Amino acid sequence: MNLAEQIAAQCGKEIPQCTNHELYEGLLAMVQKEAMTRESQEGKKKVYYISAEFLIGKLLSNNLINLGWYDEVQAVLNAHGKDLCEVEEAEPEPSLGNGGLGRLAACFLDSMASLGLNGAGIGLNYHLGLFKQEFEHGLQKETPNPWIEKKSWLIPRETSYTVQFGRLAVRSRLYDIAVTGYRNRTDWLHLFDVESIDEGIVEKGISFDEENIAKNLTLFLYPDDSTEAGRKLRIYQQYFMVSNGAQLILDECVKKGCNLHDLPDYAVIQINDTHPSMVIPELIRLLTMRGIDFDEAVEIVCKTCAYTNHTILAEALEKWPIAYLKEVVPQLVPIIEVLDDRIRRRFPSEDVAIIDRNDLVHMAHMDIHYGFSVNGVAYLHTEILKNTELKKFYELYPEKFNNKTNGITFRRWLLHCNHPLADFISETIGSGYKKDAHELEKLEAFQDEATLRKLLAIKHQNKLALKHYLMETQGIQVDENSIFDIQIKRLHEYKRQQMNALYVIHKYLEIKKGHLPTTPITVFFGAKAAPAYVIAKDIIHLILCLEKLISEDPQVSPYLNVVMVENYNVTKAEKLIPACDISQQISLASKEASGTGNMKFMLNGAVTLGTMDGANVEIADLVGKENIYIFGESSETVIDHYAKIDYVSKTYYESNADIREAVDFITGPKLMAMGSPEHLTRLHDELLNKDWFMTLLDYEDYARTREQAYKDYEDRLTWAKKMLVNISKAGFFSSDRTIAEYNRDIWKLQ
Ligand code: 26V
Repeated sequence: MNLAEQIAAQCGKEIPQCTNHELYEGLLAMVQKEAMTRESQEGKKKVYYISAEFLIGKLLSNNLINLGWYDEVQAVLNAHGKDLCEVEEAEPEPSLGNGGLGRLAACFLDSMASLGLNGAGIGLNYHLGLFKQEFEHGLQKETPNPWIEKKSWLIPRETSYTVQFGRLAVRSRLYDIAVTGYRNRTDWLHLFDVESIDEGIVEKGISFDEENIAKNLTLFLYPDDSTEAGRKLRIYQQYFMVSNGAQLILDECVKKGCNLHDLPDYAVIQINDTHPSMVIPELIRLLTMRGIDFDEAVEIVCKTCAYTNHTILAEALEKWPIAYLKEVVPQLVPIIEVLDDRIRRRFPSEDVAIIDRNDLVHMAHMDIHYGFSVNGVAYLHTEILKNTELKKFYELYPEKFNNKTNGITFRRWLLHCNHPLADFISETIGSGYKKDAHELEKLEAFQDEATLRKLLAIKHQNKLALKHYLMETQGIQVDENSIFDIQIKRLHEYKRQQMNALYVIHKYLEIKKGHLPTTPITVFFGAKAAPAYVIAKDIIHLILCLEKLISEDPQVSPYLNVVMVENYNVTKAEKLIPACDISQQISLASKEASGTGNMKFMLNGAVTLGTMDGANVEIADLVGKENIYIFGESSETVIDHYAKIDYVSKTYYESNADIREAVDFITGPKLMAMGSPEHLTRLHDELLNKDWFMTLLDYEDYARTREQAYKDYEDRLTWAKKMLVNISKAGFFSSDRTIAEYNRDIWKLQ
């Protein structure tokens, strides 16, 4: 059978008669079948990447690329009057992550499979995902985000375990998703679910009975943690994940001949942030139940577990009250107490204790003491961990600390999302870069005018594609001839979307005064705010008000526009990133552990406007200062301000008229009439009297640097050179490089 016949046979009718959804389901089944045949023999040692989030995105196109089927399928569909891009639209996006941390886990699985490593992901199958964001009256509204259809990528397995929560026992069910390697073997993502889940208990919005564990356990990712019941539910979820994971790991190892004493020869567990940290006491518990002496169990676990830290923000470091653990996972508490006691005997300092004076269990501390590796996710981040945040631990265990600068899979973030650019690169330097990303450096030699013009034409083509997409999906009109200036990431004060918004106000006022930009500017935002994060929602409100104000002002909108993309997700990122000119990476220095969006933009020929934070530092090193726009105070200065508690935002407000004008515009008559005074006043007050993430500290330098970038954009060929250099230096950020380093330094698989 040829491919067209196979598709028709799978769908049960000829291709032209199929709907896009039927074609999606047919191709899904074909891909799944093929992926299973590529499952290779397991090696002795295996890496288990445990993570509460896997933000995998849509899978069809990515799998077709990895299997080497994409071009052929596209050609066959085209020949029958269909289009793969439209088929792709029929696929729902699994919403199994918040942002960078979950997307990183997905990129890592892709690279593990593509490098042929023996690995698996372990996580949870959240039926309703994170939440879907809708805008209503200028505010974010959350609704459930169901993504599991009758036919989906989930393969139900026979595997099922009992997980005990005090007196409540819950039965699990395993679902697997195939992770196809690029021209390589298949690995698996194991997602555990509860058999008794009940979507019917969801009430208005995303609220539900938080105490009915058997029915709610895998409904949502990160239920609201502003209530006690919500916080406990997180502990239920985390324990459910790691208990299932640990049982699966032990079973697999035993099946391969492991006698449990030699577990570290068979398994290495990468703990992705502290959400899976309870795997440490749980493994100790399971090993002792299987006859291993307690001391030896501790030793085995120490040699098996490795921890990755993804943030230095104090409020994000998990500390669970021991009382909660006693209620939810009483069987772990005596183990955690012994682990704490042993540390207290060796190191009396309160700073490195696992259970603190207030009876809070510091999950990261447990990971560091009882794991063999601790890594940060970018050079600067790891340095801050060693020298500031985790200094006391670094002094105890210098040999455990290592850096693994994050990366992204070029399959999704170039080959899939930017076909015109990928083809252009292949034509220019050959397609070797698809297997070895460092080959992108060869591009730097091609700085002739014809090549640069081609690059600019591709950017324009991608802008047009985004324009059509936004028109169709959100009914938004954008000008493809404007500068596309984009900030897309979770909404958090440290990421400083509010600083970007202040600049928009400034520019609006400038245009009102008759100072017009040479090229019009479109400022794109995409961001979800945590449902209980008040100021983050106020910032979204401000952005939505600005979008409306400007679009209704014929004096300004020919020159400046704001577009807030609703329900920002992986699919939307794939459309926005290839169309971007200026990539906004403007976090307060020291606060963004790495960032990975910054890498995706760079790879797609956007130029970064950013602070010396996270992986921006490494981007700047690679491209040189002509090819990036850096502004703002250094991480040392910022850390010093926090230590001395000497930052006063009002000083900056009072000494700079532009800042004053922009900040006060938030509560000026125009926005107050248009938006909600409550939200706007609170935000104004926050900026003026607190501004914990020092927006006003960097504003002046930010505005000046941004103006410079706009000015440089006018010299199109010089700008295109910057784009070219960014693309050519992006090879370092391939997650294949990151994963090879994890394997070389931590996992040590053959
Ligand atoms: C979590 C929370 C939870 C509640 C309060 C506020 C808050 C703020 C930040 C976080 C982040 C948790 C960990 C995380 O997602 N880190 C991200 O990991 C990415 C992959 O390593 C990295 O690129 C991002 O810089 C980092 O923020």
